[in-house]
Amino acid sequence: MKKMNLTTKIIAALILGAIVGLVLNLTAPNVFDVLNTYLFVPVGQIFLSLISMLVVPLVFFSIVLGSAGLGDPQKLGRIGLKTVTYFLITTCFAIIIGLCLAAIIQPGSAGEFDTAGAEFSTEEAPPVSETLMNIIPKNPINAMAEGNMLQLIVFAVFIGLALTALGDKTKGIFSLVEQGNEIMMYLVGLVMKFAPYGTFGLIATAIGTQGWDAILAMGSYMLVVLAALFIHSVVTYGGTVAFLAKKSPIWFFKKFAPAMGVAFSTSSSNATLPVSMEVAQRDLKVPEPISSFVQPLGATINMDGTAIMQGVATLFIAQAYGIELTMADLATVVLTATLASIGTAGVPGVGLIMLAMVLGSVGLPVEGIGLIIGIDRLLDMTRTAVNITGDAACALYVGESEKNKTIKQQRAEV
Ligand code: DAS
Repeated sequence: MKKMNLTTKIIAALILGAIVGLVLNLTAPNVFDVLNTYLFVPVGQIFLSLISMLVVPLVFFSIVLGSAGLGDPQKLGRIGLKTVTYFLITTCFAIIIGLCLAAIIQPGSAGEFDTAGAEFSTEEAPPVSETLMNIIPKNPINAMAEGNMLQLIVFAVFIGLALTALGDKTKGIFSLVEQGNEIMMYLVGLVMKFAPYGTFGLIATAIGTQGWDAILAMGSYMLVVLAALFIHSVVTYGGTVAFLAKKSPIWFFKKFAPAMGVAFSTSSSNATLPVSMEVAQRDLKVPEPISSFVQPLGATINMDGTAIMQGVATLFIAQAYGIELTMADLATVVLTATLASIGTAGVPGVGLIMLAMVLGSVGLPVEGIGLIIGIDRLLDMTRTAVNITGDAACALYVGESEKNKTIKQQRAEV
């Protein structure tokens, strides 16, 4: 039999893990508990720790190389502007899709929801102004130790610009950084050999520990979120690939599938970064400097999937509590959710913390999150896969637009 490639192995592991988790949960819960404790969780956590271990050094080396490799600060500024503009527009579009679908389908008024019993509390997400003020790291080593991605990115960009400005004086350091990046990419490849086992463990745990009665009660809410995620992926990202990058969307989704599988099983954009960057550079042919700048930035500030959940959840909670939202409220939701995603890193469950901020901005009860928390893990997996796909679509578009710009410049110089 032809050797299965990694994509097939990861997808097979996801399907098998989901079936094993579901069947054991329904037929032999005691057996599931033993297997989950001694097999699924350890294997899943080992994989999660292995890829998370690579994130900080990989992001640091790749962004130093990326910003140094871009050559001049003017080009970095142009790419940065294109990237952030794309992120903000697609996030706004994502929330609007979520709000429209929730307004049409009305998932919150479908059934009787126990709003009296709902409770939820969480630490406040940092206000955007505070996040933007703090992106300059006072202590870069601390930023690395804490995994503060925005501060890490800013520090790495400064180092990269310095390497460009100092040229031959620091070519020894530049080659050291190149070698560091090579080491990280090698380690990513090594860890990815373990991906099928790790994704099996993670998905078996996630599916097997899911309360099925919660899913049935929240079926309409889940379907609206999943439909909005699907529409956004096909329309926004498919459209980006087809019309901005002038490539085949089917080719894009097929090539990027392994990274989406890892994002789905880990529910963490950050942990998936090593894989999503390797797949973008190796299979989507995104130039390394572009991928190294756009994808880590996107994993931190671009969360379209999360924004969709927030749009749907906000209307769902308003409907469940019988609260009418005005058009001004909806505009506030779009703005708050877009800005809220800037300050929070791509880790499991961060979307709910940001949702508390969005609900507060329009006076909705934060306790309403208690209605949806039971099934949030399954939606977190799906929206994380959408989050990183948006980053890759942006990297492909920016890479292609820069290639075309270079070709035009070369033609103009002839
Ligand atoms: N899990 C987050 C991520 O890693 C998304 C979310 O929590 O909504 O992108």
